[in-house]
Amino acid sequence: MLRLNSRDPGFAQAFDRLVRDRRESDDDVARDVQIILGDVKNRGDAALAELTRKFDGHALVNEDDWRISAQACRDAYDALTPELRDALELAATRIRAYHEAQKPEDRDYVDHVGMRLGAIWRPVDAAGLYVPGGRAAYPSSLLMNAIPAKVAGVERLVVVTPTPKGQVNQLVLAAAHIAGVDEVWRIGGAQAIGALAYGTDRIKPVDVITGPGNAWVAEAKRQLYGVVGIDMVAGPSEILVIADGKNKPEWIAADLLSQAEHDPAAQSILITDDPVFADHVADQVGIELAMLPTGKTASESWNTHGVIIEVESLDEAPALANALAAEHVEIAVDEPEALFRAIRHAGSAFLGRHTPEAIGDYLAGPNHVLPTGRRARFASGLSVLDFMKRTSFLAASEAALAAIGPAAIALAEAEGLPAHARSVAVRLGQ
Ligand code: HSO
Ligand code: ZN
Repeated sequence: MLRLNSRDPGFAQAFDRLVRDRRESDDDVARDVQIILGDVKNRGDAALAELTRKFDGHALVNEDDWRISAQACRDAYDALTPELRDALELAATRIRAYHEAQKPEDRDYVDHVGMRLGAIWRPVDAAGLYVPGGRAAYPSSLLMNAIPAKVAGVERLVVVTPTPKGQVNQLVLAAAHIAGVDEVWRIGGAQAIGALAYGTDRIKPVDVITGPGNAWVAEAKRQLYGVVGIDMVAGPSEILVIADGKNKPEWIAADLLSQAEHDPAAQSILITDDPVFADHVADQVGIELAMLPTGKTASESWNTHGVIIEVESLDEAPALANALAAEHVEIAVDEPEALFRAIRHAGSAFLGRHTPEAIGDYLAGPNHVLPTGRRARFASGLSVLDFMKRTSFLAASEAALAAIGPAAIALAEAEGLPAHARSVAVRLGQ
């Protein structure tokens, strides 16, 4: 863990280094991915079967090998304990309600020259959702990706998920049932992204692909952007906690570790104006790390990427937070509003002492797919809009065309495009 103090002479330099370290693998996977995508594009299902046998040890032969049926998802749902079923349903209900409120409004108005103008929003026809296999297959992530798509009105929602050695994650299937997923295919990696983008004989192509994945999946999404829409390229989780000395160290330590346990490359940062509190949090993190079943991952994250920054006053925090542009920012003070308003770059903000980031990960309502790696400077969390697009429209009356047409003619002539000029001019009787 790195300990910094904003009063130290070397602080600016050390903080700058922190801001620049994005903790993202620069594995050179681009070439491998390009080859895989080309193979899926050219050979379709045959390439999928070969790559799935090679990477997942899973043979795609019969229909059941390829696909998980709606009935299997329903069975997984029926097999849930009542407690888990209720928890998933509560999460789905709250996530749905939040995203319903996100639906954009169409615009339709007549301007001062009599021109009717506006835009209408429409969902994409089909969306694909990548769900990682194994340990990182979170039912919460399935809900967070699938529900906004369904709220947007997407007709066909397709999940792809690797099933290494045939293993299927029942909780993910139960979540797919709740979210109303239409198809589940047992493929993963770059090849699954290729199948979704290009389509194969069995799998029809989709228009937008979302969902987290490993370096190959992320690279495949990046390469196919333009063939399809994508959500974003996600990096390891981050949490920035801004806390005064009145917090319980146990609470803040737990918050820092809640993201550290995701990934050895995850980053947890505490900014506080109380050095004694900072010591207590550091001690408490040590104690909890020794007890956590996920301690190995969390220790690696905390030891290599954890940071505690002491400041003289929490008024310094917004400038630091803006530079970090963290995925999650907790503001654990009595009156968080002023600090919150001063923070311009954050994926999601958690206000007050009783709003742990983890409540947002599961079921508060807002999406947990958020920009990482300083991308909150220019990007936002996943939303209904990621599954929609806008068609603008215009309708000129004769009078409106007469009012603004001559300027269009002038511009067309200046651009050396006489047919453009003429298509306006003929309507003006010129
Ligand atoms: N905190 C993660 C999402 C997640 N947490 C899923 C628990 N399950 C995104 O950074
Ligand atoms: Zn989390």
